Amino acid sequence: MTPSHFWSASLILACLLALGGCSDSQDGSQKAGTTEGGEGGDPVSANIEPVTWRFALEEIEGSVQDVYAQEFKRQIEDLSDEHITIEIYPYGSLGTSPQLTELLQDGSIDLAFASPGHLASVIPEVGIFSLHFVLSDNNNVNKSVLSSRRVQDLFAKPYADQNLKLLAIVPEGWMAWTGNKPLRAPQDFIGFRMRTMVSPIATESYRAYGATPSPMPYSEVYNGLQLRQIDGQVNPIFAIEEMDFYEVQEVMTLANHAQFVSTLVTNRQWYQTLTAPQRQWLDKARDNLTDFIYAKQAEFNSERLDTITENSDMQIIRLTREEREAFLEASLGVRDFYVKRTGPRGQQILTTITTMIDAAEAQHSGD
Ligand code: 6CS
Repeated sequence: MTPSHFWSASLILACLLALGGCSDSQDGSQKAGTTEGGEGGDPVSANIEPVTWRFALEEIEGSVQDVYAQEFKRQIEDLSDEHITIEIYPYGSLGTSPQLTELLQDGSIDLAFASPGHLASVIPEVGIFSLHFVLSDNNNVNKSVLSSRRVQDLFAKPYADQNLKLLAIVPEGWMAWTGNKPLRAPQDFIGFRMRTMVSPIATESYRAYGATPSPMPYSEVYNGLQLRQIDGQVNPIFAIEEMDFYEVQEVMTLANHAQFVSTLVTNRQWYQTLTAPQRQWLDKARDNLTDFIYAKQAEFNSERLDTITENSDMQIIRLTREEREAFLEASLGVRDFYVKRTGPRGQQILTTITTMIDAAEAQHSGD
C-alpha cells in the first residue's frame, strides 16, 4: 500500500471514529415503523427511515470481494427500496485485515470480509479453512457443503464469542504458490521464506513442509518480494494478478492444495438491532449471491491467469497427482495441531466437514 493510501485510510478511520463508530442503525434502537429486532422477529414492515450500512473489504477494487460487495449492495438497496444504502470500503481505506475485524467488533463498521487466514488468530476454529487438502477438487461439492446451514451453525458460537455473526463462507478460488523456483515437493520448501497470513494455523501449514513462514500484511507483500525479504507467497490467481505479485516472481506452482476462503461477517450486536425485514433481505442477498460468486471467482481466476501469461514470462507448473499426494501426506499433521488449538469443538468441525465432503463427493461423482 502506498503512503497516500495510508493517509486516506487514516482520514477515513478518523471520520468513522468521529461519527461515534456507529452506522445509522447501530444505536441499538429501532426506527419508526419497524418490528422488534430479536431472532425470529415478526416480519411486519420495513424500516422506513434511511440507514447506511458500512461494509469493509480486505481486497482492492476489482477483486472477488469487491464484485461480491457491489452485487450485495445492488441487491440490498433494491430489496429495501433504497431505504438501506451500503457504503463499501475497499482495502486501503480502513486498515489491515486484523484491524478490520477490530473495527467490526467495536461497531465502527457493520459488515466486513474476514478471512480465516487472519481471523483464526481470534477464532481458532475457522482455521480449518487454512488446512490443506480438506476441501474437494470439485467445487460443486464445496458449494453444497460450505453454503449449508449445518456448516454455518458449526461456527455460530465461536463467532458469537467474538461479538461477530457469520453470514456466509465465500470461496475465492484455488490458491497458487509463487516463488523464484518450482515448488514440486515438500523438500523444495525447506528454508523457503513463505509469506503467509498471520494466524498460527496458516503459518503451521507451511512449517509442515519445512518452510520458514513469514506472516506479513497483504499490503506489504509486493515490497517484501521485490526486496527479497521473502521468497514466495500464496494467494488465488486473481490476487496475484491484481496485486502485481507476478511482476516480482518467476514461477507459479498450482497444487490445488486449498481454496482461498473468506467469511462475510457482521457485528453481532448490530445484527440484533436489525428488523425482521432487514434480516430477511440480508439472508436473501446472501443466498442469491452463492451461485453468483462461485461463477465470478472462476471467471476472474481464469481471465487473470491469461493476463499473467500474456504480460509476463512467468512459468506455470501444475502438480501431478503423485506430487500432490506427497504434499497431502506432509500436511496431515497440521490437522492435529488444529485440534489441539480448538479442542472438542474443532474436532467436531473437522469431522463434520470432512464427512460432509466425502458424502457430497459420492453424490457428485458424475459431475
Ligand atoms: O493474502 C492476504 O492477506 C489476502 N489475500 C486475499 C486474496 N484476500 C484478502 C487477504 O487478506
